[in-house]
Amino acid sequence: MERAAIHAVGTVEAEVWEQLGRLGIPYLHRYWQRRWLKLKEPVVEPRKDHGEWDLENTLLSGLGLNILETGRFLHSPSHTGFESFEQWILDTNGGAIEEERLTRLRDALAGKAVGSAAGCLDDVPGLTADELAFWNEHGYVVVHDAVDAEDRDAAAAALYEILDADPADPGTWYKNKFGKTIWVPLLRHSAFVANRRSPRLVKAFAQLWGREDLWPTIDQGGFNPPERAGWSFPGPHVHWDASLALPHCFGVQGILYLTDTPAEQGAFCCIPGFHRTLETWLEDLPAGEDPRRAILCHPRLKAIEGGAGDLVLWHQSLPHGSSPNRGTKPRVAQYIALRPTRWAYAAEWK
Ligand SMILES: O=C(O)CCC(=O)C(=O)O
Repeated sequence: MERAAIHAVGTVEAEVWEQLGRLGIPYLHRYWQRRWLKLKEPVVEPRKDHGEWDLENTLLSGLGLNILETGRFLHSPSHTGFESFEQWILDTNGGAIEEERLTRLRDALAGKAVGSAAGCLDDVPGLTADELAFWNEHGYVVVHDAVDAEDRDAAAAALYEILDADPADPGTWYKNKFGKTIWVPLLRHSAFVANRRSPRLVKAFAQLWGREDLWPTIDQGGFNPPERAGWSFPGPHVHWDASLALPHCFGVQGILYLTDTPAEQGAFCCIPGFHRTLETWLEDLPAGEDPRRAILCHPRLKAIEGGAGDLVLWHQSLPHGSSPNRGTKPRVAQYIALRPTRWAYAAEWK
């Protein structure tokens, strides 16, 4: 199991406890300052402004928020100050957030040990020794039957429903009201929430991270229909979501197939093993070459097939993307990543 890059990087500084709003969540006020007031005046001292991606992820996950919708709210006319931000958080959560969830978040931000949100994982079947060895070698692994079949099917049905599409009628697959994209901003459907909490799924992430204080990103769904005249695959093409600056830190990303996904059916693809060669590959690039452009022509891209309910996990150093769907049915998926309260990352984005 690869654990080398896992570091606990301290707890939140005492100062963030000073400005607790009505939710009583440390760091929330500072997050709001960083994201909003900072645009107008630099209220955060530069020496303390290291991005704080890990804390932001924990905070947003604990409060059940997606990063893009949060940004949209902060730039909307409804945002009139910190109080309106807290009110929006409550509204987004259906009017209230359970005290247990808030306590876990407070504890985590205070540096206290918090266990898995999915309960005790000891007896949950996880990745086998062979699967962990495969992960170390190839940088990805498929977790079979990672979620409850009922939640899997309900999540797929919810995606068809929000798109006003019918699995049996190809004519309905191409009117994505969210634009020319394979992304579908369905975030809090009960089946999506249940999938993020599936013990088997959580256990796999916990094994790879080597810890259980994990927080799911409140991520969206995906619907990648077969290519046809008038619809060509819009991406995402091969990319990294992590910084290419050193150090290249550990991170796990994931996609849950909600229906059977043969390789040609718009499957997730990646360059297996690249997490072990990224550094030398970057060093060997001709001077001035943009790695994010160069990787687009790499010949070793592999489509990863999976059955309904299979979760593909990959190391964030693997170049990856989706692929054109040359099959007969849409690829239907939910994006899922779980990260610890704090983790190590390169401060510089490159
Ligand atoms: O949709 C896919 O298969 C690719 C996912 C992806 O590129 C990502 O999550 O960053």
